[in-house]
Amino acid sequence: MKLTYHLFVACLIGVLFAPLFNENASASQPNIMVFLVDDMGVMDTSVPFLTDESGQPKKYPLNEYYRTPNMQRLADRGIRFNNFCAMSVCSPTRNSIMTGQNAARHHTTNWINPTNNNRGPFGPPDWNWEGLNKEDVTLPRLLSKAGYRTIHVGKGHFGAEDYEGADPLNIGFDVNVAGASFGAPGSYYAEKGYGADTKRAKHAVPHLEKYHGSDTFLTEALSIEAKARVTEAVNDDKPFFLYMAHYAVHAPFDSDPRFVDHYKDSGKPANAQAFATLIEGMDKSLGDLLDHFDELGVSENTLVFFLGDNGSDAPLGHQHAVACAAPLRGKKGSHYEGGMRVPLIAAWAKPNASNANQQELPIEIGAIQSQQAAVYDLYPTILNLVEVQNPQSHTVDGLKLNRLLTGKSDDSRNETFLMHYPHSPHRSSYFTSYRKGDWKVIYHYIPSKESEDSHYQLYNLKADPFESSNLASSNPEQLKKLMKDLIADMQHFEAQYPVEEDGKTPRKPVMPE
Ligand SMILES: [Ca+2]
Repeated sequence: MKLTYHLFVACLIGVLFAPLFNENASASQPNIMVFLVDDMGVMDTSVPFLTDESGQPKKYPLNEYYRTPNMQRLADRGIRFNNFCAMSVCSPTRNSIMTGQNAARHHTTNWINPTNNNRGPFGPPDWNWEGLNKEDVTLPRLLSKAGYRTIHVGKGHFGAEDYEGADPLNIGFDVNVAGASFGAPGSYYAEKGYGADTKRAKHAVPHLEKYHGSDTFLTEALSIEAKARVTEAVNDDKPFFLYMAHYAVHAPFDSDPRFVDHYKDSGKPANAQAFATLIEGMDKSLGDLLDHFDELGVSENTLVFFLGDNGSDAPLGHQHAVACAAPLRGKKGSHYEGGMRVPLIAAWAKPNASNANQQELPIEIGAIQSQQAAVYDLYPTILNLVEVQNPQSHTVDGLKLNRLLTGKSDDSRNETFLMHYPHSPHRSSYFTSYRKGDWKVIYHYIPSKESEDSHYQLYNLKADPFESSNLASSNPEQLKKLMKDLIADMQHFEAQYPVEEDGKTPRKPVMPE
């Protein structure tokens, strides 16, 4: 009887105080915004990311061309990375952010054509064209289970049209605005129904009908929607995970009328001017969201990761030249650094050293981090911050960024980045690139003119950051060393290889003589 009474009292206390405790718990959970810009490379900004010999930021002509004051505002509040790598096209990076895995492991190694399996003539027959599904372990699913409101705004591109990954609600998001299976929007113009009223109607951006016929540019509509969903989460006392994935600055290069005047005297081609307006519109969106966090009083408690999903797609020259991402060589899709180097800025939206969450993950203010890191590192970093365990059965390739975010170096990280693209056709086809320390090797499965008729290209990125001098013939020892590591890493990731003419025999990398 006595025991029952105590149990009753204990339950009563539990019932009375549980909501209070829960509210306190949720109030202290940090909010997270991943602000992902499509096809934005590390040079598509007025913020200088690259540094000179003494480690100071160095402006190049492209930094003088673009206008991104809100990126500067964010960079002034946190740290920017200048050796941050993404996969060379859209879907591989997006699914890596969601899973913490290298694309060589999750096997979505190409952008997903929503309606036609685009593996290419010699691509791996069972590559993951379907994309993510309802069972996959994903960052938003884990955060949703931990009490977060997981909000998807913008471009999805996680899975093919008739598969589960086509709908962000199937991969762990509680809310989806505008996300679908395709990557390129039908149109940025509300006057054209964001594509609904064009011959690109299959790529009409969904859920935005109320803007149709107005002059609301797509980037602006997505910002307005994101702000409304964040307000709802805050009003509901829910911590939020906002995945703000702009369609900008992906083609079609529709000029954003709000910013046309800034570029009309630049002397650049019309499509490059339009590209710059897309960049500036995206930057305004970042500023609007930062303002909104201030207005809601949640800035101190909101962690922001700003990044691009692959190298630049600026229409400024040849895909393998020093042009689109100058001084880096190459652009989106290519095997050079311009194909895979993207901006990363990490910052608390309003720095305050006495905030408990910021003490948990301190971020150096106004710093530049030059150590190499990659898109799959966000997953373990975010899970660690919110104290959510990754399921043991789920392999993670990413490493926590915590120490790098403090501006220091992290000797425990292995300085490698493997980018695997076993498909064609694209700006570069059937290649695996592998960075280790100062060195980078590119293995071409099918030699061509673009690979200088060889399987191998070798660069010393420290001495030759812009990949002008191929050392494959002159330094055979280094080439062998790197190729050995590349092959081992491919096995570690359980990567899929292109196939031979018979359509099934794996075309594995060959060691140099
Ligand atoms: Ca992209």
